[in-house]
Amino acid sequence: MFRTALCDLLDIEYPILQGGMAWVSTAELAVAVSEAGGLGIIGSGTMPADWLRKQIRLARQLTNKPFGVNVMLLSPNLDGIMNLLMEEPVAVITTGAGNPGKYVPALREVGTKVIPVVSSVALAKRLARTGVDALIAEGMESGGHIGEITTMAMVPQVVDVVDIPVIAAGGIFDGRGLVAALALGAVGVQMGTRFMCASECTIHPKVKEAIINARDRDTTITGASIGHPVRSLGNKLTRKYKEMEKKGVPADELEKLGVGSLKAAMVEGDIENGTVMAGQVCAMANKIQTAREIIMEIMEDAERVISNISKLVVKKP
Ligand code: TUI
Repeated sequence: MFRTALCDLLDIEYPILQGGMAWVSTAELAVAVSEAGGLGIIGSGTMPADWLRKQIRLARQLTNKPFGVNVMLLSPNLDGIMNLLMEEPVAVITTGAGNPGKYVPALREVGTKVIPVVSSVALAKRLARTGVDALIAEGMESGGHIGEITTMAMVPQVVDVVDIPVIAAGGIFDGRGLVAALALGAVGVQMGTRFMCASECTIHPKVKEAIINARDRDTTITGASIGHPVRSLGNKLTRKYKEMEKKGVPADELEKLGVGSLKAAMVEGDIENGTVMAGQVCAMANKIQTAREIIMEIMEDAERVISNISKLVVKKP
């Protein structure tokens, strides 16, 4: 099986990261992905530092392989989370929903690799100068909090302006997606939605079922009017949200509608009144597999795609 520079950077076997998803990627999923040779990432979301401490300790008990933690920079518990990650360093930290620049030196000081998620070329450029180890360029095909540029358009643009490794995210589901990302200049991929359907993923089974049943146009974007666009499966809640957005309801009232809705979906299985964050590739999900099966299938598929690609190119006589 092939390797890339990302495998050496992170000491993993396959160039595949599992997105750090709030209320979704707990230690169980992260450990399964890391044990399978990818990089598993615990999503800390808005959780308190004590929750994360327990998750990190659980993951350490269950695997000797490297794993990561995703820090959501809009978290009300950000200070506590950052302090914990200084006390109890992990191999890799990814960040989302903001600019982690001011935390970079301290995190690297404790030996943690820092890999921010960016959704624009401007932030990629700025962060590359702070000494981060790599960047994840995430397109708007992704689930959850998103930017405005697609993966196809953004990855080569980011690759062109930074001299650190770039990982592609958003719209990637299989070996074709991995090879496409490599073709754009990325050294690997991050996938979230596909790992939501892993058997080790602890989310409510109704959410997995909803993702498996989803078709190409079943995700929708809410919150763009208040500067926090979020992609999720269209349902009763997104319809209500859009109606209120259209009426010009103030931002704080719209925000209230979202409070607790991610947990309601992911933990309680309320797929109509909760927020089922998922990327556009949900349409490709059709079964539950172990993290190992997912990773091996993608790698085998990618090798096949690479060896078939030259046959697609018809040379002139
Ligand atoms: O962070 C994500 N995905 C997320 S976070 C999340 S929790 C949440 N829920 C509701 C509202 C807000 C957050 C659910 N899904 N992906 C990584 C990502 N980061 N996508 C886009 C960004 C991003 C956006 C703006 C990164 C940096 C940024 O910078 C703004 C600045 O300060 O320049």
